[in-house]
Amino acid sequence: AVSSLHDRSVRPTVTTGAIQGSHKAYLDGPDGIRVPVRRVELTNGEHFDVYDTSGPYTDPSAHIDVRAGLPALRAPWIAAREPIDGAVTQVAYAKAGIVTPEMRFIAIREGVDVELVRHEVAIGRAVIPANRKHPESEPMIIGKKFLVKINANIGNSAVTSSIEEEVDKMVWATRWGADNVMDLSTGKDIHETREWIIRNSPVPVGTVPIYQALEKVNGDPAELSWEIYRDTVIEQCEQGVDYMTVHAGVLLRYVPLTAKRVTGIVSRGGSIMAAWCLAHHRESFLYTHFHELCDILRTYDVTFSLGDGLRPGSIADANDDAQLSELRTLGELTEIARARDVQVMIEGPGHIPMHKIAENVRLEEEWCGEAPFYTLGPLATDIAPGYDHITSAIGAATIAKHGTAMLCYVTPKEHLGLPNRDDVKTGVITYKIAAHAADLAKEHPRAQARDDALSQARFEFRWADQFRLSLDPDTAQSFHDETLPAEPAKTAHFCSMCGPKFCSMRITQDVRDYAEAHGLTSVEAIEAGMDEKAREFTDEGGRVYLPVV
Ligand code: MP5
Repeated sequence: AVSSLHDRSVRPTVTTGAIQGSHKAYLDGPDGIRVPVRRVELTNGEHFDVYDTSGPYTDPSAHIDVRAGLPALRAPWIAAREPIDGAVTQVAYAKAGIVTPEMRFIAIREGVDVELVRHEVAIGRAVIPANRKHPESEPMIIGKKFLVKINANIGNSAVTSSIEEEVDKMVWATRWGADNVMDLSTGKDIHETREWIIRNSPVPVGTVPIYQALEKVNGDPAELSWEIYRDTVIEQCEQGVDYMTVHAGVLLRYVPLTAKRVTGIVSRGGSIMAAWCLAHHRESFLYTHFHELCDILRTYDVTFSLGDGLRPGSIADANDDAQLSELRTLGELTEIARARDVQVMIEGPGHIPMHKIAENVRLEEEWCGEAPFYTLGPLATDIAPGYDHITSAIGAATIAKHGTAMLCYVTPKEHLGLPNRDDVKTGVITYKIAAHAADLAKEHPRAQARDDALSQARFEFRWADQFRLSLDPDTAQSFHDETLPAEPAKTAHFCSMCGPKFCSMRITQDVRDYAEAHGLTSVEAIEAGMDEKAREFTDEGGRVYLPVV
């Protein structure tokens, strides 16, 4: 493929430099592996390392040239590998008991034993999306035993955006913590936009190839064919796409199940395939050619993201026959792909009320052999357009707690328009909250340390440290500075919420200081006070209700 990065008319500018109060550091592993972390510097002389998805852009010593793309970090690892029975996929190596450099990198990144990484990939409960043609990516894992991951959807539409804006959104999304991006472009320059994104992306990139296939037939679904689709998939595999959404579970016989739905088919890919099936009255070519598709993806180690073309698009349609029939078919396809050593994850909804979420996860795990679940939210209610990052984060936190491995973000623009750069950041931060809340609820061994560090800083009025440890230091600081911008306020024992006299944390400090001055630990001080009160109670006759005097 001709590298379109040589197109001189395209001039992306991207955000570089560290996030305030932190710097890039690397953890050294075996075989020259260097795992990036974001090292947060604290004012008490300590530091705190956080998982870092931002790539070289936040490393001031890295030379960034978007025309040249990122360095090919994984190239020597890929070149050194021998195929296993013709397969070069992470799952094939894992099953053969081979630990790849990607697995070692991930073990350090997640702070787990490398054997856990290998095992989870071998049994298909985790995937490492890492196309051999995307050597620029930093290895990451998606699976319920690991930190919950998030994806940011970017890409243009026929109405708006440019290559420059989309490359900037990719860098911006990973800066704030996106573990993956999906390029969902449906407008012009689909191939070129993707080339710019992949060559500059430090995270895996996903796509929905049917969108580009549809563009090739001028937007008429009936004109699609297996051959056009297959060639598009190969083109994207060659470019380095790491995982592909394939709506192969939208079967002809399921289409009528959507007829009485409140919102019908809300998946773009799902509606395109349904239109093709009806126009030809034939079974979906994605389903009938699924074996061939497996062989193509296996050659590159591209991961399937089996799409939920019949996901519910409203609370009314949640967990209905159309959705669950498709899910069963995705389970059948998972087995086929796994037998060919192709990695698989399963996409999920959409819109589901909270009480139906656990059931959805249970069925996915049961029918799809615990393949990693990758859900779009889900929105826990339909009534707040303009705030759907929040309606969906409620569902996302809940579904992740039940075992969903990756959450696809939803921005405030959902249902209303194409997200801009600000929406991308809001969506990413919102989803980092949902993912982290789930990590805590799942009692991930390392999750709580950051909460504890931030709370400690908050209690000790180390305002700068509280900002730095937060997901979005810039916003935290600017909110604080709105009312108390002066430098001394950064160590003051209060903020403008309660003022100096009503700060509960300051009063607690006073209690502790008092106890210490009187030679008591504060626990003893409180216990002494309680004993005193208990004696009073018994002395007055042990009555709960005292007569009014
Ligand atoms: C799509 C999406 C495209 N929006 N999010 C994910 C995680 N995957 C795919 O969706 P569709 O089904 O074509 O509307």
